[in-house]
Amino acid sequence: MGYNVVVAGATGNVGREMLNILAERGFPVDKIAALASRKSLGTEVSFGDKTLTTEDLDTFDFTGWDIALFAIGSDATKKYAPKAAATGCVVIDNSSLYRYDPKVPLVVPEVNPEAVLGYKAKNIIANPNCSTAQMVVALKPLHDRARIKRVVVSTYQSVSGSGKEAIDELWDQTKGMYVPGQEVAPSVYPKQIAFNVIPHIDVFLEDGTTKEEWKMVAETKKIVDPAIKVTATCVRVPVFVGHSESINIEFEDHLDEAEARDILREAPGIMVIDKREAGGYITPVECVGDYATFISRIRQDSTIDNGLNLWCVSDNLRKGAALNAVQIAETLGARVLKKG
Ligand code: 11C
Repeated sequence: MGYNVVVAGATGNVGREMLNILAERGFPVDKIAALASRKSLGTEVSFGDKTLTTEDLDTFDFTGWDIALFAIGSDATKKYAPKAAATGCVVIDNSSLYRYDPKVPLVVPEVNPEAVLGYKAKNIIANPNCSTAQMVVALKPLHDRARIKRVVVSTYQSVSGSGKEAIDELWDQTKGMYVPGQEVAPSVYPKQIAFNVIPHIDVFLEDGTTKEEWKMVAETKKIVDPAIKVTATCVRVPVFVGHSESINIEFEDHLDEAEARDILREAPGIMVIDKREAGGYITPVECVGDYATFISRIRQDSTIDNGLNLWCVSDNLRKGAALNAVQIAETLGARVLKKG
């Protein structure tokens, strides 16, 4: 006996990946429903070797469904998540709406799997922001060994984090650069993204940081340890899929780079690719479609007492979103619902 599973937002980048990953990992499914907003209604989506026709999120009755994976953005989540949760269906939400709610667990299964048990308060579990998810997978095993005091992170985030229109904008703008008269003006982004980088993701906050940067701070504290200080600079780069991060970590205790490499090699969800030679490191194009968070360029930071630098790359649509949501469903299934 398996689960009755709903994917809401099934025609978006993340929703499609949720369906792919449920099928790839053989998640025990009895019934599956792919939901979409009215404008995408009737669109067909793949689930393994099956084709599903999307149903209307607005009129869908969640009664009798066990788990709903939501990838519909905060506004729609606000409307539909409480409705689904009230029927007893557990919502695993990819939006930022519930992440900072103390009654909603924020879960990365490699880091804080036990937190899923907190789902009962609202029948909702939150999935973190993509740039946080991959970073905390790397931080947690190092924190367990040497206690992290402070993290300085700079991100290099792909356009798929902003949705399908952003992918089109990068593609069209890049092509348009070569054809006089067919230049494409910025629309999704405030500046040209083709052949450029933009130090701005999500809205600006009063202190001059952006919401994306704030999310990395708040979510790391909630998932790993409130004592960890994080300062972030989040940057959009002309890459289609795969977020990269340069992470500088200051520890309480000394941690040798060789030991850090060994710890990361053994850690769940991590693949270390770290040869000190040309090409001996990971780049985002190589991580696409993979489940792992890849770590390269592990090295001591000799400007502080207990410091390390590393390079961290992951598929933002997978570990950063859909994969993590499915892993939460697996954890919930194994620890609580126990079907399948
Ligand atoms: C980006 N990290 O790359 C964002 C996308 O809070 O779930 C995901 C935003 C979020 O633009």
